[in-house]
Amino acid sequence: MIFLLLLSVFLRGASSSILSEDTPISFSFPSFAKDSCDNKTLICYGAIESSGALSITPGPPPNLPIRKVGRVLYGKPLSLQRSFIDTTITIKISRHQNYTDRAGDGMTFIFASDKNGPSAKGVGEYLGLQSSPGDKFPPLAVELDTCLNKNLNDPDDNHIGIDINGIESNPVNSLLDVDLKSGRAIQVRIYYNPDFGQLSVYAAYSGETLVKVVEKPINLSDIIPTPVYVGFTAATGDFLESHEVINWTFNSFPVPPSLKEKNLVMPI
Ligand SMILES: *[C@@H]1O[C@H](CO)[C@@H](O)[C@H](O)[C@H]1NC(C)=O
Ligand SMILES: *[C@@H]1O[C@H](CO)[C@@H](O)[C@H](O)[C@H]1NC(C)=O
Ligand SMILES: *[C@@H]1O[C@H](CO)[C@@H](O)[C@H](O)[C@H]1NC(C)=O
Ligand SMILES: *[C@@H]1O[C@H](CO)[C@@H](O)[C@H](O)[C@H]1NC(C)=O
Ligand SMILES: [Ca+2]
Repeated sequence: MIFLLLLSVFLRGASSSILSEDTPISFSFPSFAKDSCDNKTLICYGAIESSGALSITPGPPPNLPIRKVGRVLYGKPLSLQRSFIDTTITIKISRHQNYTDRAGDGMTFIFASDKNGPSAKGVGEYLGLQSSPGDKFPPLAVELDTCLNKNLNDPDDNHIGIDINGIESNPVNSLLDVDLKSGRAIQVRIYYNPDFGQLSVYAAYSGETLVKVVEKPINLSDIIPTPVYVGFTAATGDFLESHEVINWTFNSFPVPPSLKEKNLVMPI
């Protein structure tokens, strides 16, 4: 009896330390504070806080921010494989005043398998996706791509796509009513429903009604690991632009186990 008690205490201790189960997660950054990159609330690589926003590929004047990669991750590892996920970011991508005809490359929302920084290979059309060391792509990313790269089958220079273990999107859709690099505040909402196994991405200028841009049937249990880190990447190549995240809210909650049992036990 005492042995069993000890065993259960041991197992409980072990399971809580390896983050084996999804728990509800909720956080919100209405703006970003100066110290959020320094005190481990966020893990920032090549990114800085600037006027309450996160600047993902900053280029301190007089240097031009060309061939830059940046990455910001939420400081804590999460367990999301069996959870509803609803996250909204407001971003702003601006061309450089001297190079209005040449802008790039874009940014992403990533689900990363570790908290490593971006690798140098992530510059330009690779959107800061690969991690260091080893240049591995994240298991899942939503890309907001502002530069046409025919070699990567980009449809144009203004599209959103879902990237699994790589840079080529499937599906990918052009934005019709939103110009990503307009310098305007743009809301992007990423929603995952574990009951349907569906990932959906919506976008609109801030204050306008969100429109669904891409949707993919996936089972996150098969794609992302536990734990997982969520956040942003961005990159510039020889073309440049600024990539800012103005605010970010994230909510997730697990599929209730009781509901699953009920579904199994009680046929309708
Ligand atoms: C995020 O910023 C946009 C643009 O400034 C604003 O309209 C929106 O209310 C903000 N959202 C949150 C959650 O702070
Ligand atoms: C880190 O900074 C953020 C933003 O100022 C603050 O909200 C948070 O409480 C700080 N966290 C710690 C652990 O100091
Ligand atoms: C941008 O153009 C202005 C005016 O021609 C020039 O003074 C400035 O140095 C340029 N800046 C960069 C970063 O190229
Ligand atoms: C996703 O995979 C998990 C684990 O294999 C399974 O329990 C769940 O039912 C799957 N979800 C869907 C929507 O098929
Ligand atoms: Ca591109």
